[in-house]
Amino acid sequence: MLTLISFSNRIPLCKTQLLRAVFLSSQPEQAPKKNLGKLVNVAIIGAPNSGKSTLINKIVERKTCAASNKVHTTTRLARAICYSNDTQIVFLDTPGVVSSKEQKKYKLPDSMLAACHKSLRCADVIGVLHDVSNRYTKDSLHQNVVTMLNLAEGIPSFLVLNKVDKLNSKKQLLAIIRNITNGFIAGNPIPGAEKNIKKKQERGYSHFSDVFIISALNGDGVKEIKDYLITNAKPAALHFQPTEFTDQSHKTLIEEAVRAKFLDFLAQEIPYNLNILLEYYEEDEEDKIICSVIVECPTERIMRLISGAGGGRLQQIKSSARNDLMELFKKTVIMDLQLKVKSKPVSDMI
Ligand SMILES: Nc1nc2c(ncn2[C@@H]2O[C@H](COP(=O)(O)OP(=O)(O)OP(=O)(O)O)[C@@H](O)[C@H]2O)c(=O)[nH]1
Ligand SMILES: [Mg+2]
Repeated sequence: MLTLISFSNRIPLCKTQLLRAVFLSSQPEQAPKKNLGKLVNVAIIGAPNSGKSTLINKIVERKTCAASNKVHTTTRLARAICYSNDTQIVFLDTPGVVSSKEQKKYKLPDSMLAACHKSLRCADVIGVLHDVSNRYTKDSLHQNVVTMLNLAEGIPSFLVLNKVDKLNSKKQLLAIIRNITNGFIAGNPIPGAEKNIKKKQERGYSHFSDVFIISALNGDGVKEIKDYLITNAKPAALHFQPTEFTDQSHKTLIEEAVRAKFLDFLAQEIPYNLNILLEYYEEDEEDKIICSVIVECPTERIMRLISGAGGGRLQQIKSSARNDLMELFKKTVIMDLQLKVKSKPVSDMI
């Protein structure tokens, strides 16, 4: 049962106190002591919207990585960590790779592609997510993914064909695998692919060690990937403590989770033009998270549009974001979400 709190009834904190509350909550309490165990760092790369963050969340069993139905939900490198006995799996979630043409069109920062390259430098294994339900791109790997894999050729990589739940027939999967792997898996030609290879231009990467066919959304085939990663883990000093599930601050986690909901609920480019800021964060004595998020809208008209009739849409966004945050932190979350244009707030409380 949630306790209802009106932020407007609370004594406002000055800016320094607000920042301190957020800052303190994101600091480790002591210098971390490194444990010994098995470790595998896994970079997950792929085209935008292929399901990278969804897959990671499914494996770590937490909504650590923000995911939405729109492209460019992930904009920076983020780690999500899970444990299986003495084995630590550290996922590196990355922004979707884009061509320089797409980068210009969507005004995306260079840091997004840089984050993908950085993830490869930290990786022991690379997982490539590929959306088999996208009829325009299903038969070839994104050129930038191929380039990145060629640059990281010494690092083992596996291919993940995702969103199979959306296919009416699974018959096409073999042809997709042949195309995406150039007819080779683990150095061996796929039977029957030889003629294909000679006729067609290379559309993929020839050095994947393994191929998985999954639905990250409903979890089909996901356990096999986790087991595969555990068998690839090597003895090492573990960087993260058993209680840590990400390297992201609470501020970033909350802002990204809220942003993902705006991407889910709003059409076209509107959600990309919002500025989302955590204004207040506190964990109370009952271990509940209390936070307040401000969403700056570019114009009054957009603010009204987002709010929806009677503030209904904003309520939906807030309730959905709060559910995700509760799944992320595994704690009760009480959230205030306000829209504002410049200095005009429209409060909407749960
Ligand atoms: N039907 C179906 N949808 C999926 C599956 N995996 C992911 N999705 C959906 O695909 C959309 C994109 O998922 P994300 O996990 O955000 O994809 P991403 O690759 O991280 O996207 P970016 O961060 O924007 O590059 C979401 O709406 C997911 O629910 C799947 O296996 N089946
Ligand atoms: Mg993502």
